Amino acid sequence: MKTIKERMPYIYTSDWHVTKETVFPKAFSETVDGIREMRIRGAGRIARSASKALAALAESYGGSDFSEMAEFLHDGAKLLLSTRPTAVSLKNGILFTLAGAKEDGVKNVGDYRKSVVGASEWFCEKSVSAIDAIAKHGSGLLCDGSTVLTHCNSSVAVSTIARANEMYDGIRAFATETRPWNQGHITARELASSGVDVNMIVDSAARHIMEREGVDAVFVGADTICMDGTVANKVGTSQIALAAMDLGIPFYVCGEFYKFSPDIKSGSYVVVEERGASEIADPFKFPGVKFKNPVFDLTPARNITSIITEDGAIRAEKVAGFVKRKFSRVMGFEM
Ligand code: RI2
Repeated sequence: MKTIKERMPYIYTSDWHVTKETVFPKAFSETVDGIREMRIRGAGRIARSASKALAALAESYGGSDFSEMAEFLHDGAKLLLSTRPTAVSLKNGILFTLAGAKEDGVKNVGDYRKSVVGASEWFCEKSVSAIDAIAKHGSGLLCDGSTVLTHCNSSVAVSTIARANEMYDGIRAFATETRPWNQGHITARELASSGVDVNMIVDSAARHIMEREGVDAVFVGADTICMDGTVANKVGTSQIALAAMDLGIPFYVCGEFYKFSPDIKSGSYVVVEERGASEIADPFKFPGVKFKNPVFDLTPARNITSIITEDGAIRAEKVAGFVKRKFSRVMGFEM
């Protein structure tokens, strides 16, 4: 049986060259563009969209050549991987969909198609149920009258706060606006529509608010969790973690299994996505000014109280053991 590295070597490099002649269905190209242009965003949603797009690609293959179909799907995977480099959820969504599907022993296009579709359904279902489980564990860390702060728009952090609001009285939330894309606007609206007493603040007010408003805990999401417990998340996260630590406020990262990266040892190996200047300001209005727009940053394990997974909370320093157990149990193969 081939290892994942042998079957999907492109997962471990950034060589995502796609066979020239490959023509993808319009819906697939729309998903690729949607992820690249952030109409589809959020680490979990990106992963599920990529997985579903590959399943649809498998269904769209009209030929009868097994090897041709495998190449078609792997070319699709490469294109998806090229869209956003930081979130390992994207890579894992692809990995769980294609590596989870049986290739060895299956030489029949129909069986392969079924296997890819089945793996995608499995991944999407596990991904959604993980969010519920984390919301349950995370909300259990709060009580009546708790005040929380969150950054960016994490579906897991929002679900955790909304669930706490269902369980307890007097939950208050602060959501940073999260420049430059202002994903915090989405968070504020989502929390308000769930009935949470929510205030939106500018990013630079985070420390002051934590101190003056009696924030009890910070909950954020994750785009990539490295083996040493470093967390890559929306830029600004690391400063909030530092402030939380200084103030003695617990800082929790909500991370489903597919946010962990078995092959990224530490933060220095994370490719941090840099986006265009126009997301910050109109460069034409600033002659002579250069812009730098990294959209993620790295929070070291020492500034994280715990990472809340679907299996419960783990210390960030203990990530490596968790990943080894989880990935071999869930996938049943060596990474
Ligand atoms: P969920 C987002 O990235 C944010 O960094 C957020 O914390 C993370 O994905 C996790 O999101 P972006 O796509 O999976 O907005 O928790 O750049 O929804």
